[in-house]
Amino acid sequence: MIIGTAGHVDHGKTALVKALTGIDADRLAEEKRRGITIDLGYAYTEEFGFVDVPGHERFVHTMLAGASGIDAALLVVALDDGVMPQTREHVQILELLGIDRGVIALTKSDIAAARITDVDHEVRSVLAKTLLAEAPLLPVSSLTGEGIETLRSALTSLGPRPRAQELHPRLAVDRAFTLEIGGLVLTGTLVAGRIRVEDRLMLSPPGIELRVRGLHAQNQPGQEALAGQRVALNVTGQRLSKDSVTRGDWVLHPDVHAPTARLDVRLTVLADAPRALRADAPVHFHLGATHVMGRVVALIADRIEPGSTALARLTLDRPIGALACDRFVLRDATATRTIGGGVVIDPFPPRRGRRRPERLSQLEALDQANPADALRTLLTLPPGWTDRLSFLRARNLPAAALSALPAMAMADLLIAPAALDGLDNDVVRQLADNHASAPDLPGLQFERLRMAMPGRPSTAAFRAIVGSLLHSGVIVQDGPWLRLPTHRVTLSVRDERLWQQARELIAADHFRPPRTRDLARALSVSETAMRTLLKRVQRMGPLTEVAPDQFFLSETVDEMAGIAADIAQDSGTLTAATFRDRLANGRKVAILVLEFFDRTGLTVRRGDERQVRTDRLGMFGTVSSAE
Ligand SMILES: Nc1nc2c(ncn2[C@@H]2O[C@H](COP(=O)(O)OP(=O)(O)OP(=O)(O)O)[C@@H](O)[C@H]2O)c(=O)[nH]1
Ligand SMILES: [Mg+2]
Repeated sequence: MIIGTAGHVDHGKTALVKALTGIDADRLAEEKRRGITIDLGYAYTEEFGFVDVPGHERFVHTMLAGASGIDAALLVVALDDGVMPQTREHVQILELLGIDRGVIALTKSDIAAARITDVDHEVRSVLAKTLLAEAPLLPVSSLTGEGIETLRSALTSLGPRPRAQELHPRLAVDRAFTLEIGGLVLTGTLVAGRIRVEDRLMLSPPGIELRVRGLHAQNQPGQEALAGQRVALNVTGQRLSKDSVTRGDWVLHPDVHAPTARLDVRLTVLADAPRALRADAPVHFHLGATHVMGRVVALIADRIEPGSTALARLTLDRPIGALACDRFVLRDATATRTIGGGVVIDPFPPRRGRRRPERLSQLEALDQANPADALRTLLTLPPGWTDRLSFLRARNLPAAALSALPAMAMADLLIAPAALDGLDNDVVRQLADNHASAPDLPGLQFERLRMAMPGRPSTAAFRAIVGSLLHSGVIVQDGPWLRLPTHRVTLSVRDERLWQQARELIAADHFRPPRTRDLARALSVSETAMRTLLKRVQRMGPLTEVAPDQFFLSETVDEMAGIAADIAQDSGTLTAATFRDRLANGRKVAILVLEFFDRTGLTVRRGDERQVRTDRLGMFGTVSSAE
C-alpha cells in the first residue's frame, strides 16, 4: 500500500514518516540545511511505501506529482498551528484526485495537547463533504512516540485501493538516476498492470524503447512488480539515457504510447475559486507526475462557474501521456492556487465538431469508469461503432480484453451487432437506390459506396463488411462495380438497335475496328451520343476500349491476347512488327493494342520486345475489366 503525506509546511510530515519507519525521507543536503522538504521522499517498510511530499506553497506541483499515484493519504495537521493554507489546498487536491481513504494525524501533541478539541473541529469542517470526511483523527507526537502505534494500526486497516492487474502496465516515473556500477534506474508508482524482468516497454511521451533488466518492488528485488507497488526499474535502451527521462513520463506498453495534447474531460471548478473559468483560460495542468500549461474551453456553456462541474476541452502546450479515467488537477495561470480538476473522458478526441450534440452524447456515454459500460452505452448511439485501437488504448486494455467487451471487433472497429445489421441494410439500400436512379450504370464502386454510407465507416471496416456481403451473395462484384444480384444494365430499344448496327461495323473490321467518330458518321448520330453508348456497352462487357475512342469487341481482345501469347511462345518474344503482321491492322493500331496489354500487365515491355505473362491470360474473359 502506498501512503502519501499531505499538509502544510513544517507540520511534521517528514518527522512522522521517520517515527513510523525509522527512515529520513529528506535526502537532499539542501533539505537538511533548510529543514524543509523540497523533493519527493520515499520510505518503505514491509507493509507500507510512503511518499513524503513537501508542504511549502512553492512546491505544490511536487506534492501533486507525489499524490497522484497513492492509495491513501496521511494528512498531517500540527496542533499548534491548526488548519493552514496548504492544509486546505492539499485536501482539495486529494479530493480532486479521488483519494477516498486516509488518516489525519494531529502532530506535535507533546507541545499543544490542549488544542486537540479545537483543531479536531477545524479539520472536520475542512474535510466535511470530502471523500475523507469519515477518516479517523489521531493526535500523535513524533518526538515522544505518543500515538504512533495507534496511527500505524489505523493506516494498516485502510488497505490498498483496488488496481487493475489485467491492464497493460503503466508506471508514472517520478525519478531517474544512474547507478555507480552503470545502468539507469527509473522509479515510480505502477498504476496498472504488471511488469516483469525482460519486458520490452516504452518511455512515453519520448517514445524510447527500453528493456527491463531488473526490478525492485517496494524496495525488494524481484522478477515481477504489480499494480499498486512502488517500483524501481533497471532499464536499458539504445536511445535511452538519464537525460531522456523527465518526471511525469510514463513507462508503458508500446501499444499505449500515444502522446496527446488534446483531452476531453469532466471538470469541476472549486467552490472557492476566485472566478469562473472562461473560454481559453490559461491553466497549469497536472496529471500523474506531469505538469504542463494548457487552455480550457467549456463544451456546453461558455464558462464554468465556481462550484460547478462541466464537460470541457483541454488543449495542452505539449503532448503528454494521458488515458481515460486519469485524474488531473488545475492550478491558476500564476501557479499560486488550485482552482479545479477532474477526470479525463477521452484522451484522443476529434479535432473538429467538439460541440456537436452527437459528440457530447458520446462523451456522456464514455464518462463511465467501467470500460464495458462505457462501450455499451456508446454503441447505442450513432454511428453504432467506434475505433477499436483508440478505445482499447484510451482504456489501457490489452487485445485479450476484447472478448469481455459488449461489441464485435470488425477490422479497425468495435461495432454493436445491431449496427452491423444496419450497415448491411444500408449497403443494400444504397445499391438499390443507385440501380433505380441510374439503371444504365453497372452499380457503384467501393469508394463511392463507402462515401454514401451514413456515418462513413472506415475503409478497413467497410472492406470487411463488403467482403462478408459478397461472400454470402447478398451483393456481387463485376470488376470494380458492386451491385445487387438482380441488377443488369439494360439498353433502351433505340440504343439496343444502334448498338447492334455498331456491333456489325466493329465486327466487320475485326482487328482494325472503326473509331468512334467513324461509327457516328456511318450511323448518323452525334459523336458524343456514340461515345456514351459505347462506354455503356463496355461496362456491360461486350466492348473494350483499348485506347481512347478505339473500341474492340471484347472477344476480339481475347483473341488478340491469344495471338500475342502464340507469337511469344513461337519466337520467345513479341515485337510490334510480328504482332502487326499477324493482325494485318497497321503498325499504329498494333502498338495501341500492345500498350493496352502493357497496362493490363499481360505484357511486359523491354525496349522493342515484350514478354507475355501467360498467367495473366485468364483475365481476358468476356467481362474485360482489367483489375
Ligand atoms: N515538538 C514536536 N516537534 C515536531 C514534531 N513533529 C515535527 N516536529 C518539528 O517540526 C519541524 C518540521 O518538521 P518536518 O517533519 O520537517 O515538517 P514537514 O511537514 O515535513 O515540513 P515540509 O516537508 O517542509 O512541509 C521540525 O523542526 C520537527 O522537529 C512533534 O511531534 N513534536
Ligand atoms: Mg517534510
